[in-house]
Amino acid sequence: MNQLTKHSKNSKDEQLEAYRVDDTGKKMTTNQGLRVSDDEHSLKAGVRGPTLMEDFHFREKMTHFDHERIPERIVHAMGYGAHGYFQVYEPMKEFTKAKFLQDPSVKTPVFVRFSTVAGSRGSGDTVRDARGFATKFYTEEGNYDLVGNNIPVFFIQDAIKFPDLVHALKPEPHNEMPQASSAHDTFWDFIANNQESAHMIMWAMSDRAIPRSYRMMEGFGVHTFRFVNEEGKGRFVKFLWKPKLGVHSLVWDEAQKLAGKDPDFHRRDLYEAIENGDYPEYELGVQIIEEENEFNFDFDILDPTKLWPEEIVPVKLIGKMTLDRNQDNVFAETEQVAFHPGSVVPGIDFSNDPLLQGRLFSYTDTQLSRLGGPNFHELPINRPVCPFHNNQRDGMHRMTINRGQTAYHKNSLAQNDPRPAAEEEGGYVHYQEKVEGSKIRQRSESFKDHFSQAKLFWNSMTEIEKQHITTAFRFELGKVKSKYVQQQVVDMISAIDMNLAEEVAAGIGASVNKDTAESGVTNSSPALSQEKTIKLPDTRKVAILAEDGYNASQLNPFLSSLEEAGMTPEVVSHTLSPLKSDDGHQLEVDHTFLTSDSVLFDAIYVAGGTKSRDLLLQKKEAAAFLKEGFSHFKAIGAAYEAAEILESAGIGNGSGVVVAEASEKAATFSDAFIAAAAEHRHWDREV
Ligand code: HDD
Repeated sequence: MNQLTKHSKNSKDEQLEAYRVDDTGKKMTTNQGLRVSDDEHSLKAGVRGPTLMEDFHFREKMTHFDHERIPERIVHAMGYGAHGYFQVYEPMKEFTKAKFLQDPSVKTPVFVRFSTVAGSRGSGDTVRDARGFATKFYTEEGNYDLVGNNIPVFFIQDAIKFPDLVHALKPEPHNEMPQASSAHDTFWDFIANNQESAHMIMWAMSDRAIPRSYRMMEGFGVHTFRFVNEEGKGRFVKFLWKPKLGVHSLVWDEAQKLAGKDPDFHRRDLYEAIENGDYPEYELGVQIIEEENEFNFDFDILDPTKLWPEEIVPVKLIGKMTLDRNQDNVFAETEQVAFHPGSVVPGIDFSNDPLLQGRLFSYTDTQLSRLGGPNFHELPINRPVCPFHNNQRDGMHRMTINRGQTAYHKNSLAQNDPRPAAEEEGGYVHYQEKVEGSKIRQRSESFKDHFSQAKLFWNSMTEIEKQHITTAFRFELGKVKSKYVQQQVVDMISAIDMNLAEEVAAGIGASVNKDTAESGVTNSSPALSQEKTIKLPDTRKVAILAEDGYNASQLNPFLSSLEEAGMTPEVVSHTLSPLKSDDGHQLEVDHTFLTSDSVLFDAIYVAGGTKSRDLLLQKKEAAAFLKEGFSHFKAIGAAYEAAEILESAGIGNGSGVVVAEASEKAATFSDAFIAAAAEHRHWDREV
C-alpha cells in the first residue's frame, strides 16, 4: 500500500504535499521548463568533435551535479529520519501551558532524526557511540525541538569545551583515522584529562552505546529545562523517551561484524519497520523538581553530567510518539532538517545549565554554513505549520515573497504590522528568573564531584553488563598506543571502582594505584540496568534455515505462529530457488547463506525434514550460521530431526536452545521458541 494512504495525514504532511514532485508520466525538461529532446549526448561540433559552449543543457545538468553536496554536520553527520505524531495522555496544565501538551485528542506532527555522533555521513550504524535522538514537534505555537541523545548525561559540563571534545573524538587530524570510533589516543587523552567525563564514559562503554535498533533505545533531553504554567509558576523538568519495545543492545562482536555485513543496519531496521506497519512508539516521560527543592540533592541539578535517579525523582509518562511514515527523500528531509534546542514554545523554558546555554548559540550558527544562509527555516522540513511573520528579509535562497512597503518595527505605514503578541495571545515571555553575580570564568563548586554517579551507574549494572563494560574498556584502551594515556585512564577508573580498574589494567598491561580514593557510593539505581527492560517478541527477525525436502506440515504452522506473535521470519538457504517440500509445497527463499548472516537476525530456527537437514549438513554454512548466532546468545530452535545440525555446530542444550520433541504439540513448541526469542539474549549460556 502506498505510504501516503497508509499513515494518518496531519498538518505537516499536508504542508509537505505542496513541495512533493512526482515524475511519473512526465516529459523531461531543463530547470527552465524547456522540454529536453536528448539526454544522452552532449552537443558537439561533428560526431567526433569537441563539445560546444552553447550546450546549455549539458552546462545546467553538470553545474547542478557539481554542487549537489552540502557540508555534513560537524557532529551527528550520519543520521536517519522518520515522520510521525505525538499525543499527550492528559492535560499538563498544572505544570506547563505548552498547547501541544493539553489536549489528548490532538496529534502533533513530529519529525525525528536518529544519528551517531562521531562518524561521517556514510559511516556504519552499529559503531560504539552515543545515538542522537532529535525530535521536531510541529506545534500550533511554533516548532519545539527536543534535541537529545540515548544517554542521559554528557561528557562535559560547559559548552566552551565542546570543540575540544569533538576534536579529540573525531578521526585524528594527521592521518584522518579512525573513522566513527572512539578507540584512539586523542579521545582517551581527552577523557583522562577532563575527568568530568567519568560518568558518560561509563555509559559509552556500556551496552547503551551499541543499540539493537533505534526503535529499542531510550532518549534523553539531558539538560534540566523548565516547565512554566499559566500562572507563571516554574518547575525544573527533564525529558526522556521510553521505547515501547524495551531497551536492547547488540553484543560488541556482532556490532563490529554488522558494520561490514550491513553498515545501514539501523537505518534499514527503522525503514523496514515503518514500511511493514510496525510503527515505533516511544512514551514521553518527565521528571519534575519543584523550584524550592533545587538544592535538596547530592548533585547540582544544573550539571549535565548528572542524571536524576528515577527512584528519587519518578518519571511521569505524559504522552506517546508514534513514527508512522518514512521520509520521501533523505536529502530533503533528514539532511536538510535543522534542529535547535532553542526552538521552544510558551510553557517550556531553559535552565542555567552552562552546556545548554552554549548549545543555544551553536545550532543556528552551524546551519548557516551547513545549509548555506539564513533562510533554512523556509526549507519544507523546517517550516512551522503555523504562520510566521516578522521583518527579516532577503538572504541566500529566500523563497517567501514578502509583500508591502515596510520591513521594520515600529511603523505607521503598515499600522505597525507585524506586531508583537501579548503573553495572553501566545507571545513568548522568558521566565523571569532572578539572576545576579560577578562576571567570572569558573565552574561552580557544586559541579566538582565527577565520580559518584559514575559509581552509581556501575553499581546498578548486572554481572553481564559489568563484564561488557570491562571488555569495552579493554578494547578501546587496547587500541590506544600511548602507555601514558592508558595508565591515566586506569587511574581515573580507580576513582570510580577499584575492581573495574584492576580488570581493565589486567587486560592492557597497566597497573593500579591502590592508594587512589575510590568513590564511596554504595547505592544503585535499578532503572539504569537494561536487563529489567520490556521483553517482547514483536518485530524480532528470525532466520529460518531450510532446504528442499523441508517438512511443510511442521514448518507452515510454525511460521504462522511467529507471524501471529508479530515476528518476521525470513528463509535462508543455499540458493534463491523456491524450496520444495516432499508433499508438494513450495517455500520462497529470502536470502542465501552468501547474502545474509546470523548477525542480521534476532533468532534462528532450523526447519524439520530429514532431506532438508541432510542438505544443510552437507554444506558447512548452516552450522557456521548457527554457531555464530549461539555465540551471540540468540535463541536457537530446531525441529526434532534437525537437532543433529545443532550438534554439528557444537550447540548443546542450554538456555534459549529449543528443540522440538517428536511427540510435542506444535503450539507448545512455537510458544517456547517465541518466549526464548523475546528474551533477546541468553547471557547465562556458556560460549
Ligand atoms: Fe549537539 C548536533 C545532541 C551538546 C553543537 N547535537 C546534534 C544532534 C543531536 C545533538 C541529536 C543532531 C541533530 C540532528 O539530527 O540534526 N548535543 C546533543 C546533546 C548534547 C549536545 C544531547 C548535550 C546534552 N551540541 C552540544 C554542545 C554543542 C553542540 C555542547 C556546542 C556548544 N550539536 C552541535 C552542533 C550540531 C549538533 C555543532 C551539529 C549539526 C547541527 O548541530 O545541526 O551545532
